[in-house]
Amino acid sequence: MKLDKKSMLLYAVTDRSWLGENKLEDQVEEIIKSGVTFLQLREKNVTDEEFLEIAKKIKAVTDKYNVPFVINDNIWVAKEVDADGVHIGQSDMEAKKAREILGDNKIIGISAGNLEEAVAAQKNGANYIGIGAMFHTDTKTDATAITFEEAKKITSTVDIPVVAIGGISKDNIMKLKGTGVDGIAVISAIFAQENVGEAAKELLSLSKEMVGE
Ligand code: TZP
Ligand code: MG
Repeated sequence: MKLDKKSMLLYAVTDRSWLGENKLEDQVEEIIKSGVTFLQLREKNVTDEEFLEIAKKIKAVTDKYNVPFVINDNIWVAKEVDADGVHIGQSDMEAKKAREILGDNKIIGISAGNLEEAVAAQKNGANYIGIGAMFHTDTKTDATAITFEEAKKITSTVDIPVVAIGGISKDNIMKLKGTGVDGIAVISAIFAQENVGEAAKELLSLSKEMVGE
């Protein structure tokens, strides 16, 4: 399946750390209404069954608004919930397994930290690549940094959409101008904010400006 680059403009990756009294599915609905173009459900420290239950609730929302929905790392959950796809790390085996299990019509996103990994990801059948970390991030403590120069090499080499991730906020997003990325993937710039809808709205507008739309 071919993915529209425009769906990378504002890619939200979920995190329940800052939810408080709110429900994740409500926040997801609010940010989609405010312009989120792609949604990844990312869960750490839950059982597969819990992950699946959360995924069902989120999919009801993404289906309603027709926003692509992928599951972080868990191919089984992606298959069970009939998500649009899965986002995985660097592993030839995982990419192969994901394609085998999910089929040709599903989205496989792969993370890459350098040009070599990006080329491998495309070769392994990725529909898009996530590159980072572009900036310092406290959200994923083991994330390694990538230079803007390397990002540029990647976007000028691969044909599939490329989304930038890692420490991106409204204050630094414009620094990505010229890297050739198709959009931004964020966690804390949306989910750690007081008003997630307002945050998404502002980020979408900035992302359009950054990619030169
Ligand atoms: N992968 C690379 S950096 C990162 C992930 C999941 C964390 C992104 O979170 P934030 O809050 O947008 O920096
Ligand atoms: Mg992963």
